[in-house]
Amino acid sequence: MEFNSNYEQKIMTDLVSYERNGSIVVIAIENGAVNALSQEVRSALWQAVERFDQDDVARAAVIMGAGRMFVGGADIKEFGKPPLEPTLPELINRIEVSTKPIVAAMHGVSLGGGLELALGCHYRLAMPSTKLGLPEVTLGLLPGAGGTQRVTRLAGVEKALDFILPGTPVTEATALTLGLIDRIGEGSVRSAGITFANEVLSADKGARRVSELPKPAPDRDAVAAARTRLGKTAHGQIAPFFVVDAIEAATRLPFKDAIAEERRLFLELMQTPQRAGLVHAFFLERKVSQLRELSGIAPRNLSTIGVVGGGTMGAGIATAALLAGYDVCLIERDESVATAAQRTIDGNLAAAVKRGKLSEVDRENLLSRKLLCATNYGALSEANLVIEAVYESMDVKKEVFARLDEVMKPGAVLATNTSYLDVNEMASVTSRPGDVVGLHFFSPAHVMRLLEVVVTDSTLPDVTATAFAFGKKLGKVSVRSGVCDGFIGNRILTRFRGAADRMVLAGASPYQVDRAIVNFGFPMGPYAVADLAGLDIGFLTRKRKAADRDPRDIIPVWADELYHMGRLGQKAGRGYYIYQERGRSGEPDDEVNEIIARCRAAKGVVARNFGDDEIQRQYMAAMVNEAARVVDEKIAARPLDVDAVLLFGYGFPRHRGGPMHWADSQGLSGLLADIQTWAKEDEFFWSPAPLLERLVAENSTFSSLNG
Ligand code: 3H9
Repeated sequence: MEFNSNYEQKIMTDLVSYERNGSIVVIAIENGAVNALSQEVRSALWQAVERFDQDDVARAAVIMGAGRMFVGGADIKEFGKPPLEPTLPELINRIEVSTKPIVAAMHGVSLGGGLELALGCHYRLAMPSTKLGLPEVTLGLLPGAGGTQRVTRLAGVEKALDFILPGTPVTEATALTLGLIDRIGEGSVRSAGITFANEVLSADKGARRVSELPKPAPDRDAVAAARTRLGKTAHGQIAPFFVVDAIEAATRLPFKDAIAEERRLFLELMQTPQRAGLVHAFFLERKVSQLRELSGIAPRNLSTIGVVGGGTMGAGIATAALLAGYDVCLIERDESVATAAQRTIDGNLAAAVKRGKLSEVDRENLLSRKLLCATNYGALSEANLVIEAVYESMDVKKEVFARLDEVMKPGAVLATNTSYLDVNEMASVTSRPGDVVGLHFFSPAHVMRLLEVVVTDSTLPDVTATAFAFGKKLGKVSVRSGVCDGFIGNRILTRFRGAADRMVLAGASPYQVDRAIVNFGFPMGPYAVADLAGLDIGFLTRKRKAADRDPRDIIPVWADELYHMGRLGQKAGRGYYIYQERGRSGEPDDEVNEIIARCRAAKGVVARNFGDDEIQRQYMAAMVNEAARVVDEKIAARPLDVDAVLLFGYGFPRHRGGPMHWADSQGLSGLLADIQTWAKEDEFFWSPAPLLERLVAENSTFSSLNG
């Protein structure tokens, strides 16, 4: 094909442009926010490569991304649907077989199929600050477009395992060390790509193919070590094991066969519920903040954050706000407690330095310039948002809100970190209830990702928008909740904890319950969690609720007994478990089994056996049943909001997608039938949620309500 001019720009489609600059062609991908490799993009890239091959003037090509990044990966929206041609492996093969050299010029982000596309090019560069990675395992997959094969050929088995298994992106400097790129570019990505392509031409290097590199040497030790490690850390996930298989195949099989094996493993993973759960989790993390009520609503400006109360929670919130770049003013009741709060924050920041999240210089800077610990409310007068994190008592909270109403400037947002109290009631003591919102952090507040944004009857839309903007800046997954006892998370927690206690009363041991729940994929079972939180928390909650308790309700009297014995959990060295060291896992204790047996006898209960499966089903059914009520009552905006709360605040296994997604995948009718069966024994606890009944009657799913 001949072109008349030396310089021609021609858009192949809206998604891929083809521009000739002398003898170099620049092929740029331009597909929305992340340049995902959708079928249309793959097809347009295919045409561009065909055209380049036939373009007699063009001698080398550069593939790059327009906008913020190179490519964020294959189009995740296509997953679970039949593959559309050209598939990504086909496209990458088409690029690699090109006889004229093609350079990948990467900037911003190059992930998954994006990096695999680059690995199919003959030369690669990345600009400074590029993140390169193969995060497929986080979606329940393996890199399925040659990533496991080409990385292993370039970096060797051990480094390929270390790079692909965590799924975490690396810097361009690390990518260079691994041999994944040839150089770090300078100037603009486009000019860096063209310069590299010209150098390739001048040196007459021609096309260079990773697939033609020698088969990588086997490394049995590294493979065995990886499998052993995964046995301990994979928590039931399949994809990481498949990654190891694919990398091992690279050392056994010729490239053509090894890549076919990679594809086979990839397609097998694509069919798994784990992949569906993880993809659901990926999208809901983004969808939770997309609320109709916030569309077009601008958040208020925030620069200084006030925190009232410097206990673990308040100090954690202050730490999170400092790390996000805000000025923070923390109020405590006297100098000594304020100093203690400052020490806690200092400790939190020091831990962040240790984890590599913060430099030592920044830590000192945050402490000396951005944090003010004071004892008078007047110091809050410049804050745009204040969060109270004082003792959980309505009287105390109301007092704080009345004070805040006096000192905060007009337009400031007044927030409470309560985990169950009525935020409407707190708002009612202020002259500005529209400015009041709940911001329910989870402990440790600077680490846990969940933030429940509790919207009252009078919270103004721009206050909700401000809360979401604040959560985003803190790197939280913010979920909207209405007002009810416990909001979304703790309300549902009460129910599945209730199911666990009922099973223990009926004959299961707490240790068996914990084991079954860990086998389901939670990091800890409910009784180990109780020990971690402190058995005083549960005891005080039961005490608070005692006056309103329905006489048919069952409470864990053995837990009260443990509390009175001073078995408060990890902090006391003993609770349900015995701990040699705080922070370590504990050992079961026969004394606890005996206490529980006495409680059963006192109630005339004859213990029966439970299988792990029954424990998991009851636990999950209680969770889903209450979650259905929470959605029906519009406490949660959508089922996906419940999934987000359980995933990011309660350790729900991500590969199961959240309780609502899990329930859909199990089939709602079976779940309802179980609940109806158990309701015959205990109607009070197991009465089916009306929404669950409706969905079953309509043969529908929770996901149909996600919008
Ligand atoms: C893969 O590549 C498989 C291959 O090995 C084999 C294939 C055969 N597809 O996160 P953001 C959407 S697996 C479709 O807010 P950021 C996202 O939902 C893939 N859509 O931006 C959001 O939409 P909305 C391996 C995608 O700047 C919008 O783009 N790759 C994809 O904070 C903006 O996203 C990955 O796992 C996608 N691949 O972060 C990377 N990615 O506005 C996944 C994003 O409607 N992606 N969207 O809510 C990411 O990690 C981040 O999105 C990224 C940008 C770092 C790229």
